[in-house]
Parts: sequence; structure tokens; C-alpha cells
Amino acid sequence: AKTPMRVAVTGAAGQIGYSLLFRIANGDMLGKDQPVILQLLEINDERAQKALKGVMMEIDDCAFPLLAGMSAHADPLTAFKDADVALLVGARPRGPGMERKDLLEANAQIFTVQGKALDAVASRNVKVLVVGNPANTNAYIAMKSAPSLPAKNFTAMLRLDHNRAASQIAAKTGKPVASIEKLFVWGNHSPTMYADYRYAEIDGQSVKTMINDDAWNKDTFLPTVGKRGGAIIEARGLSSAASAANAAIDHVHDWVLGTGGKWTTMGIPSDGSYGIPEGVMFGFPVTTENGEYKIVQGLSVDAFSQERINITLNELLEEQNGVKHLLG
Ligand code: NAX
Repeated sequence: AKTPMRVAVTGAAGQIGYSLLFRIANGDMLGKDQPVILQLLEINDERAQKALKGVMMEIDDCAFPLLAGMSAHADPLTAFKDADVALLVGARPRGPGMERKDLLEANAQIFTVQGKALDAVASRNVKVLVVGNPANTNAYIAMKSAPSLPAKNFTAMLRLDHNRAASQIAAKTGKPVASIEKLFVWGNHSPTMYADYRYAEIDGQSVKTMINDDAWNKDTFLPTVGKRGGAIIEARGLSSAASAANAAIDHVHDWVLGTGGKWTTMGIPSDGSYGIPEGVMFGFPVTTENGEYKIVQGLSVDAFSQERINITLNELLEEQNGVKHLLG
């Protein structure tokens, strides 16, 4: 049997946690032959810790054959010990009267502490996915706070945007979502993201040619994908949770187990590709193999795409500048 992998999850008693943990323990993320140990972090608060215990009771009651252990933590230094995968889901939500700047700073504080803890105790090969918003900037802060870990181990979740884009394209073309290839999303996990289907194919046919409607791209597709999170809050009264958990599962699954040549989207520290400054945590088209991702190279960027990329890049650079003074 395989050695169990240690999976640390923060915000484990939250909404996304409640959809995520059961699927990890069920083998959806790391494979149906891969035992897992869950190391669950919540804030050091009686109610949160009690709620976490409740979730763990339910996980126990599923009797998952792949679950090789599980523990509750209030300190990232114990939660991240020897972690092979770390899903940083917990974050500070925007409270009443909170300015964007306050939100960035509150989260910068959390992700500085957690980055340092990963640096100190996690596996040297730990794969980190940041889900908690602002996801790209939080991932950037965690990466900068963990100088002894490779920067490439830190990623941000753009996969929900990617999956939302795929679902819209499937609906528009009437084709199965699984048949869509070479679709991806550039940039920040925010309404400025740029979902790019210029290269997408279904059964070898160009999606752009099939749709043949640039106005739909600009006026319907991009706003629908970009504002989907808001639409879900409006309809459900709560933010996306099961779909966010599903995207986190997809992201880590593909990173660890490979895409077999297919393209997907990951928020990763730029290596300078496509003019994105090095280190910026940016959504790129990638393929993955043997636990490593590679940016798809050589795509042309037309004027419209460059404009969209600049908007989402500038937003990220602004966020990054807003927290610069907090990084050592
Ligand atoms: P919830 O408020 O339901 O749960 C968050 C949990 O995190 C809470 O239980 C809280 O106690 C815990 N927490 C807060 N600070 C913590 C810390 N420092 N250490 C450990 N735990 C901590 O939020 P939920 O709906 O689960 O969403 C979690 C985060 O995901 C939010 O920041 C949300 O904005 C973000 N999202 C990101 C998405 C993405 O695509 N990247 C999409 C979905 C979601 O909006």
C-alpha cells in the first residue's frame, strides 16, 4: 500500500471545508489508491474549534477506507507539520465598514504567518494551493514569507473561473463540457480575469469559429464568468462553496497526477512568460506532468487579449503594492 499523504486544510470548519474534506478523504483529489491524513486548522476560538470537532465526527462516520488519520489544530506550526499538500482556504472575509485596504492587510497578516509556518515545518516538496481571497495576493504573500521553499510550490486557485468558463462554452455550443480542450484563464481570481477561448477546440474544431460572435465574448461570456461569484451570492445568499471545493480538488488532482497533455489553468508565480513580471501570481495556461506544471508557450496575444491581460495584471500589481510594506 502507498504511504499516506499529509493534507493540511485551513478554514476547515467553514463552508468550503464542509464540501472539500469529504472528497479529499474519499480519494477524489489524490487518487483512489492514495491514503490521506487530514491536518485541519481553524482559528483559536472556542466556537470554531467546536464546529471543527463536529465536522470531524461526520468524517469519522463516513468510515472512509483511505483516511489514515485526522487531527484538529489551532496553530499552523502543528497543522502544517510534514504536509505534502496544503490547502489554504481560511481567510478574513470583508466585514461591515471594512475598506479594501483593511481586507488586504488583515489577510496579509494571516498569510505571512502561514507562509512562515509552512517554511518552518512543511515537507520541502509541499504543494500549496491558496483558495482564500484575495487568492492571488494571499498566495504571493505566503510564497514571499517562505524563502526556504521553492517559489513554484505556491499556487492560487483560478480553476473555479476555468470551470465556469468551460460550463458557459458547453452551454453555448451544446457540446459536452468534457469535450472542450485548450481553454484557459489569464490573471487574477476576480471579475477582471480573462477567460480565453481563442485556442479552444471541441473534437478538433475551433470553438472561436463555432461560436463566431465576438460580441458574445465581450458582452456576455466574459461578464458572466467574471461576475459568476456575485451571481451565486445573489441567488443563494451564500458564496460559492461546493463548486469552489470541486475546483480545489481539480487543481490539486491535476497538479499531482498530471493532465496527460491537456491544458488547464493554474495561478502560479510568473517566470516572465507573456510579459507578466516574474513572481506575479497569475493565471496561466499550463500542462502538468510528474507533479510539475509547465506554462503553455508560444500563444499569440492579439490587441483585445493584451488589453484584458493588462487590466487584470494592473489590478494584481496594485494589490501587491498595497501589501509590500508588510513583507520583510
Ligand atoms: P467561511 O467563512 O465559511 O469559512 C472560512 C473559515 O476559515 C472559517 O471557519 C474561519 O474560522 C476560518 N479561518 C479564518 N481565518 C483563519 C486562519 N487564520 N486560520 C485558519 N482558519 C481560519 O468561508 P468559505 O465560504 O469557506 O470561503 C473561504 C474563502 O474562500 C474565502 O476567503 C472566500 O472568499 C474564498 N473563495 C475563493 C474562491 C476562489 O475561486 N479562489 C471561490 C470561493 C470563495 O469565495
